[in-house]
Amino acid sequence: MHTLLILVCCSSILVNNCVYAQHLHEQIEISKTEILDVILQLSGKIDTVNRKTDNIQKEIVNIQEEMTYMKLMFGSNGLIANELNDKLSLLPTHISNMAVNMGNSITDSVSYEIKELKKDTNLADRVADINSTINQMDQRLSTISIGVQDLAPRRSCADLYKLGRKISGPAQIAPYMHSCNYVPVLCDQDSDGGRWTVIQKRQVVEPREDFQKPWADYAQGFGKLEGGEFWAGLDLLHALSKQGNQELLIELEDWEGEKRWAKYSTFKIGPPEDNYRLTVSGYTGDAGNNMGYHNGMPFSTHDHDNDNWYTESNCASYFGGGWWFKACMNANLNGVPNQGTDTLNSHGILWVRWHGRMYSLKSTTMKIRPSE
Ligand SMILES: [Ca+2]
Repeated sequence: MHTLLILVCCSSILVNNCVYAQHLHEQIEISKTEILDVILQLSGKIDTVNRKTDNIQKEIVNIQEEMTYMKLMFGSNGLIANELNDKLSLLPTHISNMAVNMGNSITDSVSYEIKELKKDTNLADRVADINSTINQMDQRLSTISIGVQDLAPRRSCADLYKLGRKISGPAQIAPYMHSCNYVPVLCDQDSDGGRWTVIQKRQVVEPREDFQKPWADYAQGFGKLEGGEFWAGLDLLHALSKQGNQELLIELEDWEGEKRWAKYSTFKIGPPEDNYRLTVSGYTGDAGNNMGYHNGMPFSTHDHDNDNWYTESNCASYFGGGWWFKACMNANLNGVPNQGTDTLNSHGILWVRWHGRMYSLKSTTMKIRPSE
């Protein structure tokens, strides 16, 4: 039963949040204009008060200068007449009165402006409206922040890992650019730091999955993600490749229980029009570099011969499975399952540089993740 069906729907949370964010953005723009209007009006009135205050301060400075001048003049002439003395003695009181008057004038002026501001009921109403809108926006923002995780990208198991979903198992990702189409995948968040999207699995289960599938099935993917065998699909591999350079980890197990691995720092699958061509390099591991032989090859299936074998001969038809066959293989992890050395020459689940061409492996896993 084919289980890798694409789910052609976004979650309603995502859609609602998209619409909601747009609505909120429009409201913020309207409120911003209103707030700017109010600020302009307030600035004008504050300028008026400032000007009046400046004038009063200038008057005080003038009087102080006049007093200094008078003191100098009378002092230098030595003609300090009683009359002048009397007038001079009155000056402090006069200045004091003036200061009180000026103080009152400043207070009156500010009070007047404040009263004027208060009288402007339209302005007050608008300020109240804006406050109310700001409160509403606060509440909505807190609602949206709860849903922020749903808006974050989930284009691979690595994205899910970043979102804190670090448990291995089945998951949904949206790997295609400019699309919300979710695809079921299997994540490995444990091996070697996690973040892996598992793209292939072979193991001893009943019933065994048939890997002798046509082109369309290899493009779309097939098999059982949970506890079964599967191929994640060349379309998915191409979509993940488009997100940036991937690394590939291959884990192998033989019938004696021994495990080996091969890791490649570069792994890329081309588009369907280039027959999902393989780019693979940067080997490390203890299983031997068998993928290097297949680097640069397009994919082939029994109904789609892109291999380098004779034109009339098809590696996939003859040996089984779908793979980036050349002429024909150093590895074929999608080959026909068989127990160990019972296999016919090159007909098994092959990894030649470990067990040669007469041995079919017990289990295999292929997984990829974005390079860091
Ligand atoms: Ca051929």
